[in-house]
Amino acid sequence: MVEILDTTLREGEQAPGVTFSIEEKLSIANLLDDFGVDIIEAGHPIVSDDVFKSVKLISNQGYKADILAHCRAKKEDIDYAISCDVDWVGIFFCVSKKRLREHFNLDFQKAVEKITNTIEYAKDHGLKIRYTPEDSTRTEYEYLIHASNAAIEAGADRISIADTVGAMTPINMYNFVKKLKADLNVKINVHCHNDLGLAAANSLAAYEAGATLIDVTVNGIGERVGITSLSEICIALNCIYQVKNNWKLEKLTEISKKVSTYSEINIPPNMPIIGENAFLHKAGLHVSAVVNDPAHYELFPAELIGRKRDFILDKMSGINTVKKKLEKMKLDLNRVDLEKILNYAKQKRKGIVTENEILNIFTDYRNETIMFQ
Ligand code: HCA
Ligand code: CU
Repeated sequence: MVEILDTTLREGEQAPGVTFSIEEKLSIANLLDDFGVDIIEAGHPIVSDDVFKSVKLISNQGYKADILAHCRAKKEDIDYAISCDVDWVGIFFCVSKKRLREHFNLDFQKAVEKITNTIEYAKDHGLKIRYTPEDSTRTEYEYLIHASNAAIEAGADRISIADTVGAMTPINMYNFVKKLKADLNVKINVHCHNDLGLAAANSLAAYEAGATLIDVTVNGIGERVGITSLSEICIALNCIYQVKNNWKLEKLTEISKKVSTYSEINIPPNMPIIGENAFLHKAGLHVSAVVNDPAHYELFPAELIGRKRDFILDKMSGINTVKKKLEKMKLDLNRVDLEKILNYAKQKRKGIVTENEILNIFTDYRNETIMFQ
């Protein structure tokens, strides 16, 4: 069993240039709930009036998913969360020596008191609590364990391990979570930043070591270059780990496109799973194999996530690709026509042969043939 927490509406909105309207947030939350995520991290209510409104609105939709509000270790943050009717608060407070000294100017004992007082206050108000020792993976281990145990004793239901600057590797994450599991009697969540492109790998390593919830955002958007992406994690868990789930994977394409539109962050063509190129086959050998059985060159079928496969026609193509392309365009051609188009593709210096070009070659060729008859 593994749970998914989507934080597109909180972490995702921290991506440079991203601001979602309340209506856009509601539409994303509707899609996420329908898709089947377990928790929606809806925002940090004290940040602004519109964040407050959107968290409250989302909390009152009667979703299957639980709603979580992000909070600092401050009572006023918890009060705002309570007014939004959320199920969970996610309280974060970094306890690394460096941060305590250089940023908070607070000694460790005082920091722990602040954390536990806030947790007790939230618990008294019937909230479920996640405590995140922010920058967990660079925090001195004794501090991390001490603060987390104090948090658990004060009532925290989960400890979330945040790899806040993406400093981990999969093997380090695996060993780290194994050790935490032995030292903490609580469910472990994991939140991995993607500064080195390792977020999905690190999240899966944490899962293998016993973490039971993974934080994600749609398209991986978030502070700086973002965090683990929803589609990468769900597809990996589904296809590689065969995790039992009720996710509507066929909705992933729609969710991704919507968030790309609202966030105004384009999906790069080579983005795993969601990118334009994910099911475009090019080399002649690949196409002839895929025509027989897509599994030869697709880890999972395009249809699983609501996509269609297609074939690229260029100098690397073989006759099979031309045939497929023309079938798709409903053009009735003979072998000579196919060769003609393939030759054109072989000679083209740059780029793919578009459907328009195919039509032109076809028409020119037919005209020539008629003229010389
Ligand atoms: C932040 C940092 C955070 C917090 C994660 C959490 C991180 O933007 O406040 O509260 O669980 O990566 O450490 O996103
Ligand atoms: Cu983060």
